[in-house]
Amino acid sequence: MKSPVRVAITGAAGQIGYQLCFRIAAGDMLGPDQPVILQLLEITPALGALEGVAMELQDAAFPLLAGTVTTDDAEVAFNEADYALLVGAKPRGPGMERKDLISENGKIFGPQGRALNAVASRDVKVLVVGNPANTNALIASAAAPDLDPRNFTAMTRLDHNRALAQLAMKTGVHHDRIRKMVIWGNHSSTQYPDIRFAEVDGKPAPEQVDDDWYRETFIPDVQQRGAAIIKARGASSAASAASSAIDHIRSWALGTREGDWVSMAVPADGSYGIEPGVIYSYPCVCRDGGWEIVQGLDVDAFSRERMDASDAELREERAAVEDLL
Ligand code: NAX
Repeated sequence: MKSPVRVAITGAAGQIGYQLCFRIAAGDMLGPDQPVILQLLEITPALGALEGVAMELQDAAFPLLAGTVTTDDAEVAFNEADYALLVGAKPRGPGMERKDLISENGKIFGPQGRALNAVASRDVKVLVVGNPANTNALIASAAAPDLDPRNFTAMTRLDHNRALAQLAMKTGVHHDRIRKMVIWGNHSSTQYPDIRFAEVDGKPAPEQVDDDWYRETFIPDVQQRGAAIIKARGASSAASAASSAIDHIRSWALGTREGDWVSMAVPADGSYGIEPGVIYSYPCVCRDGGWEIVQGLDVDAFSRERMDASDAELREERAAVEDLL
């Protein structure tokens, strides 16, 4: 058995956190031979609920769970953390503009970035789930100058998985037989789900669906799936979000499969004309605990327009928090 790794989860008593704790302790994220110590962060009023989560973790008697820490102090939660899943965020309140939401969350992700900088492992892998995820990741990274910016990522894996599911339903082929989906840009309604390189059972996806379905149904359905879940369930996506967060870290830590890639929001480096300064979702291949942006994909006029629109939205979000960067 390997020695335990430390996994910090913020907002651990929330809907997504409640799912994450149990799936990670069961070994779904890092494998059946990797013990974990869960370091759970909540705001002070939620510490009672968090204690309940810790009690249930004890009661589940997971063989891989080597310890649980509960705290409202970010420096305790991130102490020597190997992985940090930043889920806790301020929800949008009534009458709140997107801009206000961004600056309110800046007040959470700046201090959390500083705490990571002070106490986390130098190789910590950070995944931001709390919205607006891309810009929150940018804020946390800017507050952690001693950590490599490549350690900070945001989640578009749920969008990626949603796109796989929609294409699978349309073609009647199981989603596990689909490769090379791409989500470009922001985790928001400007994201661009792109099937141009996807392979369904080894054959090009664009040959198996008509262009009208792709443009008029698939793209908006993937973009709006979060709203459709809220309408149906009366609550936002939680189990699927946690599952996708686990997928994101598992791919990053253990590698992507041969002949496939995943979507991850990572620091833009000029690839595909997206200049540095934002956290942008790209197709990525992971190996040896690192990620690389897939290069050399063709960008047609339709795609350029969508990729640039999402970039423009991210730069607007960035401008709203410029004082924190
Ligand atoms: P919940 O409101 O159920 O849980 C959030 C938890 O975070 C609460 O328990 C709250 O007390 C805690 N929290 C708030 N501020 C905190 C802080 N400063 N430090 C530590 N904990 C703090 O929300 P949930 O449904 O779990 O969603 C969490 C976040 O994920 C939201 O921002 C949501 O918008 C975002 N999502 C992101 C997705 C993505 O694909 N990137 C998809 C799912 C989800 O909507």
